[in-house]
Amino acid sequence: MERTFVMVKPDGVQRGLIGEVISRFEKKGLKLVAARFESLTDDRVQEQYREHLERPFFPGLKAYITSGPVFLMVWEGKNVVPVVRLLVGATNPAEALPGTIRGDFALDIGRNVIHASDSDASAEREIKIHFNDTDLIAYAACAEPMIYE
Ligand code: IDP
Ligand code: MG
Repeated sequence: MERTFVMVKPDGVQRGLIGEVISRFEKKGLKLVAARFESLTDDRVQEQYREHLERPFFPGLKAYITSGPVFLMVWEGKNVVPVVRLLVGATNPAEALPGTIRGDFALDIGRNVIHASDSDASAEREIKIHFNDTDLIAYAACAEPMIYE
């Protein structure tokens, strides 16, 4: 089964949205396989956002992501990478559709509440930045026959 990396960013944590985010993914039928609450170091942020290092917004992005604790997760499910990106919504919350996390809870591209991997390759890379193999918990979810054909 595919996996993706999701992070509730410091604004999402401070605004009390961790539970809302988890609840949406749980209700969708996705399976949580790892989670950790922590403050990220500059090194980990640079690794996480390495494709944006040279962008003009990167210093602001780094200051934002290191401004407080984040909630890191790995979610598992069928087509989980594109499914979670749809639930998260467009990068700019002004363009994110109602019903998506960014569409419902954010206004500014620089405070968009949540990160989710954009491809299977990014997911694999990002999971490894933040989690060890032993952090990923394999277990049978009893509702699976009700969620998958
Ligand atoms: P994504 O989070 O939807 O994958 P990316 O383009 O990968 O979007 O950008 C990573 C993060 O960088 C965004 O979620 C947002 O927090 C921040 N970001 C992207 N573009 C801008 C910008 O133009 N101004 C400020 N922050 C930006
Ligand atoms: Mg991205």
